Parts: sequence; structure tokens; C-alpha cells
Amino acid sequence: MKSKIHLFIAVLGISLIISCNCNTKTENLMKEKNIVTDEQLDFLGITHKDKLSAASKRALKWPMDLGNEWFFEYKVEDLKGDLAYEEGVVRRDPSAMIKHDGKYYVWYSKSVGPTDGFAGDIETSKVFPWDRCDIWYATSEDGITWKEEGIAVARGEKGSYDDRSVFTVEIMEWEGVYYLCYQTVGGPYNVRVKNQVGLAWSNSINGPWTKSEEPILSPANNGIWKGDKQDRFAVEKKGDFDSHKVHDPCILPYKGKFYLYYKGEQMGEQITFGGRQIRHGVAIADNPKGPYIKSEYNPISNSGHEICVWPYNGGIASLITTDGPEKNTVQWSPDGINFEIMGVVKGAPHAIGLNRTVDNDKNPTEILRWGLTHEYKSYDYQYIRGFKTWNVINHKAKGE
Ligand code: AAL
Repeated sequence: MKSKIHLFIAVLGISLIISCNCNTKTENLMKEKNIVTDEQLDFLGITHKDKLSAASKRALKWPMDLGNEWFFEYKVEDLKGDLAYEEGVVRRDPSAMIKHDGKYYVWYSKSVGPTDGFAGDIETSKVFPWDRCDIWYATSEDGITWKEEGIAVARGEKGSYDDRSVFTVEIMEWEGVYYLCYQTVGGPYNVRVKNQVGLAWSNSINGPWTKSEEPILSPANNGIWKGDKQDRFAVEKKGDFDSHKVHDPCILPYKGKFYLYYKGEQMGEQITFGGRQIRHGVAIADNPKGPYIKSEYNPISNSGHEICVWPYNGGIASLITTDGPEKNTVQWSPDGINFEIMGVVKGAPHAIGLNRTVDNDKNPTEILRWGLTHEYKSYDYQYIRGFKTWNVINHKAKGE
């Protein structure tokens, strides 16, 4: 086990090293040949270049310019107006914000009442705070005080694939058309129910929205449950990383195509690296409405939870939170698929609704300067809050 942990730490270290901005070809070449400069030794405070600890060996592979802008700290704040905490109401998983006619728009999951869980009659109970949700939206002039505008997308009619809950939504605007993609569950909502992704579109930001007749993404169909008892941990075969649920969809227009990033949950999910076994995948389409084809390179992240992705410097950046060995890292890929660690954070807001109105390329984490998140007031009730982040640029004592 010990050797496994060492291997893991080494791999994480190496990926951090590889991922840092390597400035010049010369710098890379010197690293390959293990040439160490006096400047590097001085920068790292290494006294004996012939007595290098494992940590110093790794540090010597870092670039001299570590790229502080990939690292950030954050705080969470209350919102005002209709998105302030309301007793008895769940508002969670905010979408990204986009701007229209001078106003920010956000979509989110909304349900009412406490969660009963799975112990009772699942036909009548509410099994999760995100069960029995519809997608609502709100607008704001300043991103702080919000006005709830009403329902955007409601659950489907009985018998449809989304008749139990529609939730965890994202927005994309493309060529004058608005697209909402979201999670769907069809009843009865038992612990083995599969979760899919639906899409709705409209020519107007205020709707009405047309829903896709079929889901645009479904779980892999290659896991095998063990027995008939409702037990999601009992499996003969786990199947692909997304054999149980496809969640947290987010579509980005990228390189002339549409990249649908999502979180996968696997049948027979286990606890690994001190958290849930959660992975991310991507499915790619030529048109916003699909068909979306899962990448053969999936999973593209073996850590993370809610999807938080944005374009940066010709590639795609991703904030990885909550689960897995690479949790609390900011990653970047030159091609939307091959992600490397660029920065590590102490923690980050969850279920982020990014501010898509900024110039992403100003700074790798510019899009995270402020946005929306949700927090748990209790297990039953979540509410949407605002967050702010900043890059650390100095460390000074009082009066210094
Ligand atoms: C979230 C998301 C998905 C899950 C639940 C509601 O934060 O990962 O949306 O289903 O929790």
C-alpha cells in the first residue's frame, strides 16, 4: 500500500511539474539533461546541489516562472432579493451567468419542502433536495440583487424521461439561439435509477423553451447490477465510469464543434482517495442539438465533482473540486481532452455558476473573479450565494 501511495504522489508531482508553463525550449532541454543553474538553486534555496532530496529534485523540474495566476483564494457572500435564502425552498446548482439587455441571467434547480430520503414510499416522497425540481431563472443588474422571473423548463409529463426532476442546468448561447442542458430523472426515483441529460432551446432568452424529445446523453450501458434489491453498490460489473449517471452537463462551443463536458457516476461507486469515485467525460457534436458522441479518451479527469470549464488560451481550463486525488486543482488542456494540473487551491466554491461575460484570456482564472455558487443551509435546504476569488500577489506583515 505504501508503495502505491508513493507512486501516486510521484505521479501527481510529475503532472504538476509537466503542467506548469515551461517558458523556453532551453529551459526544457536543461531539465531533460538535468542541468541545474545557480539561479535555480538560489531561487529554491538549495545549498548542496549534490545532496538533493526527492522534494528538491521535483522542485528543480519546476519552471522559474511558476504562474501564480493559476492559484487563487476565495470567499462566499450572501445574495439579495429573490435569491437570498428562503425557508422551505431549495435553490441550487446555478448555471453560468450571461448578459442580455444590461442584465445578468442565471438558471437553477428549484424545489420546495424537506427531503424524505429513500426509506419511505418513493412514489410520493422527495428523495433528494434535487428531486422534484424544475428549472427556474432570475435576472440582476449587478449580480448581487436578483429578481426571480419564473419557470424556464418544467418536469415532463408522466411517462416521459424527465417526468420526475429536471435540474443542474447550464446555458449556452450560439448564433442567436439559447440552449439549456440539464440533468433529468424519470420516476420512480430509486437508488438505481439512471440519470440522463436533456436539452431545451429558444430564440429568446426568456423562452418559451422547446425540449428535446429524447435525452442528448445517457449513461454507458455496460454495467451489471447484482440481484434485484435496490442497492446501488451491489454490482456484478461496474461498467464505464458513467454507467449509472451522467450529470452536470456543460456545453462549450470549441474548435468548430460542441463539447459537452459532464460528470459520470459509476454503478457500484466506491470510496477512493478519501472521497467519492467521480470522474469527468466529454461528448462531442457537430451541432448544438447533437448527436453527442462520447470521446474514446474518457474519462478525461479522474477527480472532481460539478463541471466548471472555460476556454483559455486556445484550450479549455477546468476547476476540479471535491473528489479524487486531484481535487482542488485548476487544470488546462490544449485540446479540450488532455488536462494537466496548472494550479492547486486550498478549496473552491462548489457547483460554480461562472461569469461568462468576461474576457477569459486576461488571466487564466479571470472568469473566477466573481460568480455564483450554492451552499447547504442544512441537508434539506440549499441556497444560491455569490463568491469572489483573487490571486495572491503578496504576503506582508502588518505595517510592512
Ligand atoms: C450536484 C450535482 C448534481 C447531483 C446533485 C445535483 O452538485 O453534482 O446535481 O445530481 O449534486
